[in-house]
Amino acid sequence: MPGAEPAEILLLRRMHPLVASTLDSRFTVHRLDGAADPEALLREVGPRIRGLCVGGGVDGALMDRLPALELIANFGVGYDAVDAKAAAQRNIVVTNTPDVLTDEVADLAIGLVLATIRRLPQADRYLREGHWPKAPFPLTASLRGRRVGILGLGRIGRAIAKRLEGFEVEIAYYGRSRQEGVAYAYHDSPVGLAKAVHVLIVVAPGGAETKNLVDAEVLQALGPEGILVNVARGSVVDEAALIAALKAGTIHGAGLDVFEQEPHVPSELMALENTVLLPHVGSASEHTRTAMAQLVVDNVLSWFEGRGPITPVAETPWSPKA
Ligand code: 8YV
Repeated sequence: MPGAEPAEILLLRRMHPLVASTLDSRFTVHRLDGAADPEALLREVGPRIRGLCVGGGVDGALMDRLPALELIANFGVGYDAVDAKAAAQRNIVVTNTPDVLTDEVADLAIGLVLATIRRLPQADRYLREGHWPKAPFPLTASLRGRRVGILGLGRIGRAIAKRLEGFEVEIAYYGRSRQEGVAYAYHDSPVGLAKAVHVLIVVAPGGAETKNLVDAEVLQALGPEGILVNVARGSVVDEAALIAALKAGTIHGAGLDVFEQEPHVPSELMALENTVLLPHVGSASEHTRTAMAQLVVDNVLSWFEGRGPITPVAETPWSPKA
């Protein structure tokens, strides 16, 4: 609308500089993070907020404080921390950032598989600590002749599988249903998949439906040579059961990029020698975070220019009004 006031947008936390600067130049932007009195800011501007940019928790209670809210743009493909059903009930569209991070996260997953099996961080530490001249680094497990299971064959899961084909390992998967045209062996339960493979890569979305999908029984099924890799959400794995399994040798090792209570990582996991632990860096390259930021911006611009969202999530589908 020519001459109309720019829409008011709320940023819940510090966003990528590309998001922050582009929105600043086009909208009236309020920042909850760093506000002297966030509660007072919310009370004052809440009724006028039409767009929300987030990288984390938004529940129905917050939505109720923003009665003019039209769009929640989530920085990330995973939007388990946004109550998308509550948004749908309030006619609010939620967008996420699919596709632009698929390859980056798949690359990281492969790196984490190799780092965990071949103990690359431990070998690096061994060299730096001066042990090499005294004795060679102990022999490790191997990916040779192993079967690899993918728990959640979505976009990222398929990209991981495609990379694994180059490693000449057998690939199997679990998902809610068998996928048409997919040649990998299908298992209809996480336990069934874990039993059949040596390396289990978790790449299922977070949220209530997948909470603790990998539990003590699945770890038991993976077995003493088993390696667990999680690049999805900490909530998909029962962390206490995982710690117990790693300590008892029920499984061989774990490579984790995600945790139940990020950024807090249980000291027990850190004390274990058979873990490789990363600070949730799956998509964290300059290249990919810039692409994600651009998609957040594009969704917001597209929405407020009347062209609809670019990547709405499944719970809040959108079609142009006739
Ligand atoms: C990021 C992610 O860590 O896209 C996701 O779901 O988990 C990661 O890409 C996160 O979105 C950054 O805030």
